[in-house]
Order: sequence, then structure tokens, then C-alpha cells
Amino acid sequence: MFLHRHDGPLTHDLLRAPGRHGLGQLPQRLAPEATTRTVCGFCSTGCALTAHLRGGAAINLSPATDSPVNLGMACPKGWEALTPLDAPDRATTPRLRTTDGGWEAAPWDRALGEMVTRFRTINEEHGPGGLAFLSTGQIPTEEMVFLGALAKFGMGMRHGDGNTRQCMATAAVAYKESFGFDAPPYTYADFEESDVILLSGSNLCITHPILWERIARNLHSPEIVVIDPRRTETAAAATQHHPVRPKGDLALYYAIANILIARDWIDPEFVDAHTEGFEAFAAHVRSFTPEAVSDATALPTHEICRLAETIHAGKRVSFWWTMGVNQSHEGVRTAQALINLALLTGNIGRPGTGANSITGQCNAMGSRLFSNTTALFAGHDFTRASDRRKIASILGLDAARVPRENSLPYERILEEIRAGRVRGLWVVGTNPGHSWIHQTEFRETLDMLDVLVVQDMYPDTETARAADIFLPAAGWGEKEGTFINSERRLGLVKKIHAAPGEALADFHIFRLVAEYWGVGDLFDRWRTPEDVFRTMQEMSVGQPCDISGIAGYDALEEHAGIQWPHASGAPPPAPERRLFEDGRFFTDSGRARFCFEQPRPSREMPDDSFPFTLLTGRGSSSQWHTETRTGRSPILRKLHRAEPWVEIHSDDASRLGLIAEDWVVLRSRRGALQARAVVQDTISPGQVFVSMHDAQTNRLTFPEFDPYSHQPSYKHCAVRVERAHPKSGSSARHPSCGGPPTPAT
Ligand SMILES: Nc1nc2c(c(=O)[nH]1)N[C@H]1C(S)=C(S)[C@@H](COP(=O)(O)OP(=O)(O)OC[C@H]3O[C@@H](n4cnc5c(=O)[nH]c(N)nc54)[C@H](O)[C@@H]3O)O[C@H]1N2
Ligand SMILES: Nc1nc2c(c(=O)[nH]1)N[C@H]1C(S)=C(S)[C@@H](COP(=O)(O)OP(=O)(O)OC[C@H]3O[C@@H](n4cnc5c(=O)[nH]c(N)nc54)[C@H](O)[C@@H]3O)O[C@H]1N2
Ligand code: SF4
Ligand SMILES: [Mo]
Repeated sequence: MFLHRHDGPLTHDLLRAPGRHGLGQLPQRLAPEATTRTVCGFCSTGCALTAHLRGGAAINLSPATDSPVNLGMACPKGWEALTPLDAPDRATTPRLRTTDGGWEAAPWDRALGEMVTRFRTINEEHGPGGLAFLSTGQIPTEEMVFLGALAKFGMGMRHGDGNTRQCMATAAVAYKESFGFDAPPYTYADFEESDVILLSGSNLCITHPILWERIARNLHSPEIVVIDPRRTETAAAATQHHPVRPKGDLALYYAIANILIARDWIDPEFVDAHTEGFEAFAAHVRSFTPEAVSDATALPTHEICRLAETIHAGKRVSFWWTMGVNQSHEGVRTAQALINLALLTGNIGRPGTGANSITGQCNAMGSRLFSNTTALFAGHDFTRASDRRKIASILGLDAARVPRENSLPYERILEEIRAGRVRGLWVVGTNPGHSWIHQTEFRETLDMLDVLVVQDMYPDTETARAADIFLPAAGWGEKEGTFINSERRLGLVKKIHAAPGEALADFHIFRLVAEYWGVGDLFDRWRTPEDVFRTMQEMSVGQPCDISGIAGYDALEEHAGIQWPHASGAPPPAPERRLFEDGRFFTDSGRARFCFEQPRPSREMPDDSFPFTLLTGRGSSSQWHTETRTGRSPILRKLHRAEPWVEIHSDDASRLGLIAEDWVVLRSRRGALQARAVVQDTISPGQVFVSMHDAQTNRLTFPEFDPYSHQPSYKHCAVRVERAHPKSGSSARHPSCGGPPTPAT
């Protein structure tokens, strides 16, 4: 027996219930030789996958044909999702840092005892602000709920955030302000029903390949308009590509709005009946003539007019955006500028329309609603007493346990660490030692902690390597729960694989931490993920995301996923549903708001010393973020370049004396990286692009944040390009990607 509570024995059922710890047992509900449906654990598309089982465990995956999401399709990551689970270097035991800086394997009992003792000491010395957590959009919602409740109501933490800050915070804030709730209005069928599809800052072909396939099925010969500084795979397949100057979007969308208003190409009935703030918005955009914004957008005036004409010509126009918009120093206003175009033209609430943020991670939507970080559970408000009472009473807690303030956002938590106020950090299911902006500063920040606890599937992530205590987690496929995809669909994720060694589902780790902290009784009713799901349903009652009408996991199984809302008493869920069909929004007035502001430049623009603008983003459909999972599949590795690469225009290359495949150094004021030159005119002169999958990338990025969403502006900083010194290009290889070692910074 390896589990003992440090101040008394663990409860009996925690020790004895079969399958509870995820230590190899598979759930009884799966027949030994059969198939079962699950939801992919990579991107937010939420493809349904069929798991082919032998002896109750999955031996293969294929796309499910009976789901309204992916219609029998999947991308390489989905097909290959089992391989990373079987990697020989999975974490199988907890580990503790030794005094000489090495590691020792430790039983759970010791690791959790150590975590609790050290966290408690911080709590006693520094109060509830001394501890914080950073979580993820890649675990089931039920696990997010458990962590959010445990950390904030059980352990008394005030601050917790997640990697959705890096990703979706902008869209969440934009929707909340414009629509009154964080509510992406669309359903995937809209891709097939639009006659104009405008994609801004989205490389859908590689980041959401199955959504691109949905566009390919559109029978209305749609105009596909891509707004992206680069001629991406998506732009190359579109009918129009407008290579906007990086961060020129806000001026561009205001200019388009100006043309639409000036030419009377708006929908006045919709604007009158369902919006507020139109007059002020019209006055605001009046100075944004195509001529006035031509420089800011790098687009000729006729191209800006053509964009407005295209929108006007469409009967069903949909506006989609992803990270090219969200990751910006003015992301919220840019997202709202797109929302404003949909409102002006009445393109919302009908098939094929909408102002549509495409999410990123498999459960980013779950984290937006249920992680208990910036919003209290189910879109409630920490600062509102009635909301605190409601949530506390559902959880059977004293309302005084619910913090009265919102958590600090990610970058402020890091500032608190640097100020010596946050001393203990718990990182779950994210790898900020690679993915957070301005890595030099981030690594220094981690070094200032008294205790860093990292909970991950793999012990060697950049973040795990800095940990004091490492907890081995089961991954996707090794536990059950629900994900919420981009179109608000809750899908059921199954346990189809045994976790290795002593790795535990995050759900069970949270249960154990609760026990060790001495607050296990607060969460006694949460024995299984489905218990938590029922609590989520109760918490959602009366909210726009009401899911109280879903008849448990069985209903999710039967319908292959159900979109929110689905309130109790509602008719059986249709396979595809969109929001705002009645023109009523979630604001107090029921009207959508026009939100706008004067554009302003980034704080770091190219100059004589650093003349290039650095863009970053996804590199291929076979790579996932920091590559802890996809990097462990030999098949996926074959589908992309092995070495780091930088996309550079041929004019710039010849000016710098570079030819294709030369090693170059990219240097910003904060750091440097080396990569092979990919010389191609998919990028404009004066710009370079590197993929975020390379751990070197965020050494360069500039820590600037949207003031409202606090999302990092990953896609804009100033760099210079140098030919790599021959000596550094040839010797030892970069450990993770086969490239040369990185130059000193
Ligand atoms: N294969 C794969 N798929 C993924 C992921 C992955 O890691 N790998 N990650 C998932 C996640 S979490 C997310 S958030 C999504 C991200 O999905 P996307 O947002 O589609 O991906 P990115 O490549 O980050 O950025 C999209 C584009 O923004 C452009 N861009 C940069 N600056 C600007 C600008 O100022 N204006 C405009 N209009 N465009 C700009 C870039 O050139 C880039 O082509 O992908 C999801 N899907
Ligand atoms: N320069 C630049 N940087 C970027 C971006 C960019 O476009 N440019 N994009 C940003 C965006 S949009 C995002 S979403 C972030 C992503 O950044 P991260 O969240 O840091 O990236 P991942 O590699 O997805 O990290 C997930 C971690 O969780 C672990 N994990 C997976 N499943 C589980 C589980 O079930 N339980 C536990 N405990 N662990 C698990 C994985 O092994 C991995 O270490 O990167 C951001 N960083
Ligand atoms: S498109 Fe996204 S959800 Fe679908 S199989 Fe690929 S990674 Fe998974
Ligand atoms: Mo993301």
C-alpha cells in the first residue's frame, strides 16, 4: 500500500475503490472486444474518434462517422493520439528534488506530504496570496472544476490562472463586453452555409484542419477571405488574401465599417432593434477612410474597398478569428471590430453568419466557463455577493470560503512572484517554461519561488525540469470527463488506456491533495467525474451556459455531444444550434454593444537596430504546442521539418546574402535563436516567421499585453537577422529538434 495520509490514514474508499486511482484498471463499462466513441484531446474542433478495443484497452483509433462535428474525418494528431501515451519516458512515479539538485523517486504519500507541508508553511507565513496555480485548457472540465474549487475554496488560494490566458482571454473579454456573456454564437454547419467566410489571423488549414474540411464541403461557392500578414496554407487556398500589416487589423476593420456605413450597406433594422452605441461608433470610424489607413494596414485603398464590397455582396457572411487577432496588444478591440462588422450588417443569429472566435485547445471553452479563475464557476462573478452565495450553497460551503475578488491574471501572478509575495506555484497541464512570453524573465521568475509543483504526463518538460515536486499525471485517454469544443458542444472523453506506473488522473490527484490538506470532507460528494458534472449542471442553472437539461453522461453518449445551452425542460437537443436567433443578447438591455477605441502602436516597433517584425504561430498540422505529446510520435515527426526554421522573404535573404537552408541567427533585445532560412515569398519583406513549437522562440518575444484581456502579444516584436557563424551551425545539435545549439543571449 503506497498511500498514507501524513496525519492519519486515508479514507478507506480512496484506497480500495477499484479503478479509482487509474493504476492500470480500465472502467467496467467497456466491453473487452468492442469499439467506443471518444473526443480527441488535441484541438478545440472536438473530433469524435472511434477507439478500437482489445481486452478493454484501445489498440487503435479512427475518426467516428456518426458525429456532427467531424463527419468521419480526423487529422494526423487524432489518428496518432495513442502513441504519446505509450512513450517509454512517461512519468510513472512522483519525484522530489534532492539537496544536490538531482531527483529522487518518491511514493505518493511522501510527495503529497511534502507538497502540503511546504505549501502550508507558505500559507502561514504569507497568507492566502502566497500560493497560486496555473492550469490548462487540456484536461476534462470536471478536473478543472475540482482544481478551481480545491485551490480557492479548500486551500484558500486567491490567485489561479491558466494557459487559456495565452490563447482565448481576448475572445472571452470581447464577447462578454459586446454580448453580455462569453458566448461564441456559431455551430460548425455555419462553415457550410456561408457565402462569404472571412478568416482573420487564423491558419485554419493546419490549426483546425477538419474545420477547413467543413469549408471544403460548402456548396455555395463561398468567397473565402483570409486576412493574415503571411500567405499561409489557408491563404493560398482562399479566394482572397489580404496581407495586412501585422497589427494593422483594427484600422482595417474600422475602415471597412466606415465604407459600409457611408454607402448605406448596413442592416438598419437589425442595428435599431438589437444593438446599442451605433451613433458613437459611426462617428468614431468616420476618419478611417481607406486612404487614411492604407499605410497602417499596408493594403491599397482598392483592396480595402473590395473587402467592404465582398461583405456587402454576401447574404450570409461569417467572421472568424483566432490567434492573429487574440494575441495582440489591442486584441479585445480588434475582436470587437469584427463583432461590430457582423452587428452592422445583421450577420448574426442566422445560418452561415456570426462573429466567431475559434478556440484552440480541446477544452479551452471548458476552462473559460468552469476553471474558477477569472470568473466564478459557470460565468458567475466573484465580486457579486449573490453569485458567491449561490455557488457556495450548491457546493455546501460557507460563502466566506469564496474569494470576493477576481484572481490576478497570469502576468500579474508572475509579477507577484518577482515581488516575493507569491512563493509557491502549482502548474498543472501546461508548459510555460516553453510557451510563456519572454522566457529569460520567466525562468528567472521560477527561480524566485520557494516551491514549484509541476503535474504533467512527462517528467522532462521545460517546466517540469525546474520543479521541486513533480506529480505524474494520467493523460487524455486514461481518464473520463467532458470537453467543450469551439461550437459549445460538450463531448464525453473515455478512459481507453491504462495510465503507466503510479501515474494518476488529475481528478484523483486533486482528491488526494484535498485529503492531505485536511479538506477532503468538503469534496466528499465528488467520487467520480460524473458527480462533478452534476454539480456543474446545478451551478449553470439560469446562466446563458445552462446545461441542467443534459441527462448525464449517457445523454452525451447518445447524442454524440450536446451544445450549450440545454436547460432542463428544453426540447431534445438538435444536432446543430446557434445563439441569438431571436436577436436578444445577454446584456441587461438585451442589445449587443458596439465597443471601439483609437488604435495605437505596439510598444516595440522595428527600428534600425532590430528592423524586422517577428511573427510566431503554428508550424504544421502534426505538431502540438511544446511538442511533449506529438514529439513522441515518430509518424508525426516525419510530417514536419526536424530543424527549427525561419520564413524570410527572398528580397531580404538576398540583401543579407542568405540562401535557402542557411543557418541564421534571429536576435531581439531579449534573446536569440538559430534556425534554417526558408526563403519564400509567403512572407512580406521586413517580416520573419518562426513556429511556436521551437522552445527557443519565446526567448525573443516581447512581453506586451492587451490591457483588458491581459493576453500576451506573441505575434509582434522587433528582431534582426544575421547569418549564423559557421562554427555554431555545424557542431552539436539542439537537443529537442536536431538544430544547432542556441547562441548565447
Ligand atoms: N497543428 C496544430 N493545431 C493547433 C495547435 C497546434 O499547436 N498545432 N494549437 C491549437 C491552439 S491552442 C490554438 S490557440 C490554435 C491557433 O490557431 P491559429 O490562430 O490559426 O494559429 P497561429 O499560427 O497561432 O496564428 C494564426 C495566424 O495569425 C497570423 N497573424 C500574425 N499576426 C497577425 C496580425 O497582426 N493580424 C492577422 N490578421 N493575422 C496575424 C499568423 O501569420 C498566423 O498565420 O490552434 C489550435 N490548433
Ligand atoms: N511565441 C508563441 N508562443 C505561444 C503561442 C504562439 O502563438 N506564439 N501560442 C500560445 C497558445 S495559444 C497556447 S494555447 C499556449 C500553449 O502552451 P502550453 O499549454 O504550455 O503547451 P502544451 O505543450 O500544450 O502544454 C501542455 C502540457 O500539459 C501536459 N499534459 C497533457 N495532458 C495532460 C493531462 O491530462 N494532465 C496533466 N497534468 N498534464 C497534461 C503536456 O505534457 C504538456 O507538458 O502556447 C502559447 N505560446
Ligand atoms: S482536427 Fe483537432 S480534434 Fe480533430 S483530430 Fe485533429 S487535433 Fe483532433
Ligand atoms: Mo491556444
